[in-house]
Amino acid sequence: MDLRIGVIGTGAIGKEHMERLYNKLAGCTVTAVSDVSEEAAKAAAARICAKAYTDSKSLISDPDVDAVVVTSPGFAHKEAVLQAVAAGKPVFCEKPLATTAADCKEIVDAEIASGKHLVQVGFMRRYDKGYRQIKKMIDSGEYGLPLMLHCAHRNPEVGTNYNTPMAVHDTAIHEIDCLHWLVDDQYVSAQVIIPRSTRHTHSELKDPQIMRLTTERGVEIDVEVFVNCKFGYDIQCEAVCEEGVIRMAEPSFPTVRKDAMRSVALETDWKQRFIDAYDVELQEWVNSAKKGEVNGPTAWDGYLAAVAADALVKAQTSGAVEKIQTGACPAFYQK
Ligand code: NAI
Ligand code: ISE
Repeated sequence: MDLRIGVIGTGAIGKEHMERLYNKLAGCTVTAVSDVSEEAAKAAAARICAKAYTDSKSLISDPDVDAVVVTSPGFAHKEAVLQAVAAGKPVFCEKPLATTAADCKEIVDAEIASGKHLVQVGFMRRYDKGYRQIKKMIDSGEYGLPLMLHCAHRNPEVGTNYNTPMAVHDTAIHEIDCLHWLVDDQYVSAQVIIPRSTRHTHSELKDPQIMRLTTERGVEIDVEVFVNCKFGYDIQCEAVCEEGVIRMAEPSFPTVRKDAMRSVALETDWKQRFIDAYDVELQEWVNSAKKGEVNGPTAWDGYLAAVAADALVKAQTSGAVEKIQTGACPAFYQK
């Protein structure tokens, strides 16, 4: 029987996920959607003959909803995830799990108290072919130990409500999760270097920024976050190891020769760049949710990322090296 899913938040990624869950992936369907905008909820619901709600609690308690996908903005995640946990329903929450470590900890505590594994976080980079290739190569040991990671997360532009802390919560949160997973290590400190800003930003957003993370075993990581880079959507990752350097493959486009130029196109947005990763991530979530399991990034992973994010946000204003302290992983989440 299909897993009947309720989607909370029908904006950019809400529509994308609804579409893939309804039309593309196997073993699932979408029976209800909710959005604080009644108009948006009704319009999204009409496309797939689903029920429309304006509050998450009513959607979650609908008997025709077996599992929940949260695609509202980050500030609204905690409430919806806690409601799903209280209802005992599996919940896939887009990143970030919540915008502070304290809020993520509340979710962790509620899930442990429920006694059931219910929460998965949408850290889809772990499902991306390019990152998986690098991880496999590092894990093989053939290139020696990883020493440094040089990364970049560049968006062509962002909305005017996007501010300096969002460069961490909304954007770098992907690297925060993915990079410690890549080198199988934990972060111990964070620093942010703010260069001269681009003229394409505004007073509430320092852009670009260089985020530095150091791991327990001394891996030094730098992530350039540049969200008004103008030229395209560009994700870079290079692992410098003892006996080799591994650079993530670029998305594949033909090389064109024209007008005395040789050129290769770049992606322009995240929807296309990570389309395969979203498909694999959500198909695996559906398969696991049907078995009552969580096999992807957990609420604890969401918490770990939020602790590092809190430190980076602090470092944005202090300019200092900020400590990252997470504590031991609860037995509930140990594999
Ligand atoms: P959006 O702003 O396009 O859409 C958010 C939708 O949620 C809007 O329709 C809004 O009316 C609705 N909403 C606001 N408050 C709500 C509430 N309390 N309950 C229900 N609906 C509510 O945002 P977007 O870009 O779709 O992002 C949504 C989430 O997905 C964010 O957490 C974002 O970080 C994440 N995201 C993840 C991506 C990824 O690559 N994994 C890519 C894009 C977004
Ligand atoms: C967006 O919210 C995402 O999650 C995308 O994956 C990311 O690349 C972009 O920077 C965010 O704004």
